Amino acid sequence: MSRMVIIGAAQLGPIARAETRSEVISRMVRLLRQAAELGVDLLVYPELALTTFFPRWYMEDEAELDLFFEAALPNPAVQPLFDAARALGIGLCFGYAERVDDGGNIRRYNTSIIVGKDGTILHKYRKVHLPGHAEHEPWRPFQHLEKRYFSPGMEGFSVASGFGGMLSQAICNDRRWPETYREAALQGAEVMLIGYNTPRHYPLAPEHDHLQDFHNHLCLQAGAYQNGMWVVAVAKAGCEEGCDLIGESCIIAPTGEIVAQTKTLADEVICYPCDLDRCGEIRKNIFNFKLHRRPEIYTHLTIR
Ligand code: ING
Repeated sequence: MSRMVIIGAAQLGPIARAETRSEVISRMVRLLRQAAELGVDLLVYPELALTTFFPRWYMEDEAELDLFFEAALPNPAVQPLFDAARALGIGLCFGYAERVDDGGNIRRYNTSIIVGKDGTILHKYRKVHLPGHAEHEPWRPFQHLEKRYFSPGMEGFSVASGFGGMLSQAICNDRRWPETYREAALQGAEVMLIGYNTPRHYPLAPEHDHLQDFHNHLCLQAGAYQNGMWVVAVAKAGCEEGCDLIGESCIIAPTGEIVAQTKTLADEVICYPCDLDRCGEIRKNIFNFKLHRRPEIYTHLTIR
């Protein structure tokens, strides 16, 4: 009996800076109800799903910055999403800006959680690879200040058991780094859940702008195939506060094949019945780590 889990990708269109949490939550709940009609077991939303991608602006006022963060989860604004998911018996995965007050020591992370069908938080992940810059760079058409607003996650990549298999999470830029998938696969991950906000324009190399969709799927498909895992990648898409974000959210099989993909740059749900046992076609054969991998040779991989 194969281990089937119907995983959905809930792509979000643009979120305006002024959009309230409850307006965003009602959009997310609408997608959740569409997913329920499709029999989805686990629905994945993008990175920083609750707000606009605020690292595109330089802010000095911490009170203004903190408007984009959650001090705790769940919280009253987000509770309707948790309640709807529990009532529908659907698990969730979504990214948000996490503010931790450790006795006055404030830390901020780009975070994502997996929530079980019963509403319990099964896994929390803090983004490891923070792209962009830490200081205001006015030459850019928009900022990318993740290095200013977030601390890098220090817990690294991990796995959690849920939905009949082993799940892992990564966030946006993480998906470009092969280490992300291998770290998770070496811990037994069978599914990698990834949200992203990716501008089409990359100010440091505009000659690559036309390659953003290609690079997106290239990284995801390679990660899936080379590690024999399902990859679910979900965009915040469309023209958000004047910044064009790529879409093409997708579900990728352990063979590297894209089995489902969004067609719009708006709120859109896709899903696929993922047979977790199919990871074995890759992990027991071509990428059988125990038989074929040579870690004693890869001595440069973790040298700083
Ligand atoms: N965004 C982008 C990403 O890695 C980026 C940053 C854009 C990198 C375009 C390279 C090219 O997809 C986030 N949020 O990491």
